[in-house]
Order: sequence, then structure tokens, then C-alpha cells
Amino acid sequence: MRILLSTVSSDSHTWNLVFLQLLLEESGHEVVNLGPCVPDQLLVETARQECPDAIVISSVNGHGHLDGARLIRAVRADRDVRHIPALIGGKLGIRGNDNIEYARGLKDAGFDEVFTEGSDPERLGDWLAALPVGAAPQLLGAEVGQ
Ligand code: B12
Repeated sequence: MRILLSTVSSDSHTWNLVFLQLLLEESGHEVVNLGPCVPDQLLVETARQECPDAIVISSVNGHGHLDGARLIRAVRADRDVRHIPALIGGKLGIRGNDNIEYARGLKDAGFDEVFTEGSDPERLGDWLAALPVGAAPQLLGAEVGQ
């Protein structure tokens, strides 16, 4: 699969992205890694150009629950990319294991899946494997963010 990998606009951490890129590539996926501090609109525009099968967001600086929600609303508001399956993971707040409480809000904002700190990164592969590759927009998440 073709994966668009990114973090949120405030987040300058990089090794989480390097780790995920290697994990995904070793599993046979093609990865476009946008690197740190990605403005929402850059992610939306890159998604339009690259037509990825999935968007994977990682954030560890503690702002992920806020910036991530804003980012996915921008994705779901764009008619060209709103159908793309998207997940977010990492340290999404500054509350350790209690960050799991942000999962509901991030899903309500438009993410299909949320991985919190305790999640096994290997589950990412399972999530991707369950996605229909190249599914038509009307078959995937088209109802999200109306
Ligand atoms: C290096 C580092 C920095 C460097 C980053 C340099 C760079 N270019 O990457 C610098 C100095 C810039 C930095 C800055 C800051 N940092 Co910093 N940083 C770290 C540090 C020490 C290591 C991070 C790292 O590289 N880890 C290695 C990677 C491979 O692991 P990882 O990031 O944890 O990712 C793993 C998992 O989280 C998971 N994962 C992550 N994302 C995803 C996504 C999915 C889908 C999945 C499945 C899994 C997953 O998989 C990865 C591999 O196991 C951590 C502390 C620590 N020991 O973790 C703090 C830490 C992340 N930083 C922190 C903070 C607060 C900051 C600052 C806000 C500090 C400040 N007051 O300025 C700033 C924020 C800057 C910004 N704008 O984002 C906090 C975050 C607190 C929280 N969320 O609870 C941490 C945890 C330190 C702490 N204990 O307080 N930081």
C-alpha cells in the first residue's frame, strides 16, 4: 500500500516518524514521509497529489489530541481526500496511559483508528491489512465529516 506518513503542525519530533517509516517499509509498504511540523493544508495537498491508500499520523509532543483533531477535520472537509482511511498514534497528550481518553474525540473528529501509548505498533500492520486497497471513495468513509 501507499502510505502518507506525517505528524501534526506543532510537532518537531522526528525519530517516531523514522521508526514508523522503517516499520511500514519493512512490511512492504511504500511511504511518503512529510517529516516534522507539517501544516494541515500541506498534508491535504500532498494527499491530493499522492492519492495514498491510508494516512498515518504520529505525534508525541502532547498536542496530538488538539492538532490531530483539527488536522483530520481539514482532511474530512476536502472532497478529494475525505475518503482516505486515517489513523493517529503516539503520545497524544501529556497524561500517560490516561491519554486513551482522547481516543473518542479523535474518532469523532474523523480518524478511523487511534493508537495510544500502550498500543503495539505491530497492530498498525493488522489495521492496514484489513483495508480494501484502492477502494472507491464512495465505499470508504464517505459519510465521515459531512
Ligand atoms: C528527542 C526528543 C526531543 C527532541 C526532538 C528532536 C527530533 N528531531 O526528533 C527535541 C529536543 C526537539 C524535543 C522537543 C520537545 N519535546 Co521532546 N522528547 C524527545 C525524547 C527524549 C525522545 C523522543 C524520541 O526520539 N524517541 C524515539 C522514538 C523512536 O520513539 P517515540 O517518539 O516514543 O515513538 C514511539 C512510540 O511513541 C510509538 N509511536 C509514536 N507514534 C506512533 C504512531 C503510531 C500510529 C503507532 C502505532 C505508534 C507510534 O512508536 C514509536 C516507537 O516505539 C522524548 C522522551 C522519550 N524518552 O521518549 C521527549 C518527549 C517526547 N518530548 C516531550 C516534550 C514535552 C517536548 C517539548 C514540548 C519540550 C519543550 N518544553 O520545549 C518540545 C516540543 C517541540 C515540538 N515543537 O514538538 C515530552 C512529551 C510529553 C508527553 N507527550 O507526554 C517527552 C515524552 C519527554 C517527557 N518525558 O516529558 N524533544
